[in-house]
Amino acid sequence: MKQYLDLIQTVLDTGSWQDNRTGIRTLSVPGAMMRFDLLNDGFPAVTTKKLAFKSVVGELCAFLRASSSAADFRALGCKVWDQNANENQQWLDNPHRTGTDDLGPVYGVQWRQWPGYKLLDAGASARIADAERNGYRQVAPLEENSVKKVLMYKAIDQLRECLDTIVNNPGSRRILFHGWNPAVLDQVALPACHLLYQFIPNATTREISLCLYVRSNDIGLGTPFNLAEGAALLALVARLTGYTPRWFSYFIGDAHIYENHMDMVKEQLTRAPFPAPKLVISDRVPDFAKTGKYEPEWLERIEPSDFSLEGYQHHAPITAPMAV
Ligand code: THF
Repeated sequence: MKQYLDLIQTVLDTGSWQDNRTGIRTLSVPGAMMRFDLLNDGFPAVTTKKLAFKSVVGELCAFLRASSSAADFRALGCKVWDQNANENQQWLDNPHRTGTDDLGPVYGVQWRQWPGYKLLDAGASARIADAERNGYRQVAPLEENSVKKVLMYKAIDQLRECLDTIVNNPGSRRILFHGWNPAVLDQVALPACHLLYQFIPNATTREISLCLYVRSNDIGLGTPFNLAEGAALLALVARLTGYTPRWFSYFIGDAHIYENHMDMVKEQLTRAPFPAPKLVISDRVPDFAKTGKYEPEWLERIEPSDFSLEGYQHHAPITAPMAV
C-alpha cells in the first residue's frame, strides 16, 4: 500500500515536533489524506508490516454492538483498549468511570445510541406527538421560567439510520454518523479519534463510497488499524444495502508519528509493498443485491469470523508501545 508509505514520508519530510498529553513527543503534520479505489486496488491492509486483522475486526464488531467495556473488546479478540481503560491516571480518577475495563460511552455507543433530547412546551401537543412518532418518549416534566415543559429522550441509532437512507434515499448527501458528542467528552476514557463517517452511494453505478475524518491519528499504530476498519465497515454496509464498495477517502487532522515509533516507520520505508489482499465477508451475511431483502439487524449479529482476508502477503511484524 503505497499511500501509507507516502504518508510516513510526508510526515518525516515536513512534520514538526510537538508535545502532547502522553508525554511522548510526536512529529506532526496538520492535515493529510489518503484515497483508495477499493474496487480496482483491493483492500487497504498495510503490507510493510503485519496487520493485526483479527484485532481490527474484533474492534469493529465491538463498536457495532455499542460496547463500553474493554472486556467486551477482548472477548471479540481485540486487546487494544485495555491500556486506555485501565492505565491512564486521568481516566482512573474520573468519577464517571464505573470500574475495571470501563471506557465510558465511546465510539459504538455514539454510533448506535447517541443520546437525543428535546425540551418542548407541555402544551405543544402536535410537536410532542411528532417527536413521539420519531421515537422520542417523555421522560420528565419540567418548569423553565414558569413555563411547563416536557423533556423527551431517544437513543439515536445513527448507523442504522444511515443504512435506512442508503436504501430509501440514496441521493441524500446527509448520510453520515458522528462520534464526537461534546456532551459526553467528560465521561469517556478517550474522545473519539475517527469521528465522522459519510457514506456516498451512487444509485446509477450501484457503488458506494466512504469519506472518513480522523481528528488525530497515530500513524505507526492507529492508522493501519483505522484504515482497515473503515474499509471493512464500508464493505459490510455495502453488502447489507446492495452496493459495491468503491472510493475510500481518509482525512486526518493531526497526523503524527510518536518519537518511539520512528524505527518502526522507517523500517517500513525500506520494504516494498505487496499487492493488496481481498476482503471476504462470509456467505452467511445476506447480500441485499441478491436477496432483495433488507436485513440491517446483521449490524449487531456480525462476528469477527465473518471477515477474512484472501491473499494477504505481508512483511515481518513490527510492533512498538502505544502511548497512553
Ligand atoms: N492511542 C494511541 N496512542 N494510539 C492509537 O492509535 C490509539 N488508538 C486507539 C485508542 N487509543 C490510541 C487504540 N487502538 C494498537 C492498535 C490500535 C490501537 C492501539 C494499539 C497496537 O498496538 N497494535 C499493534 C498490535 C495489535 C494487536 O496485536 O492486537 C500492531 O502492531 O498493530 C487508535 O484507534
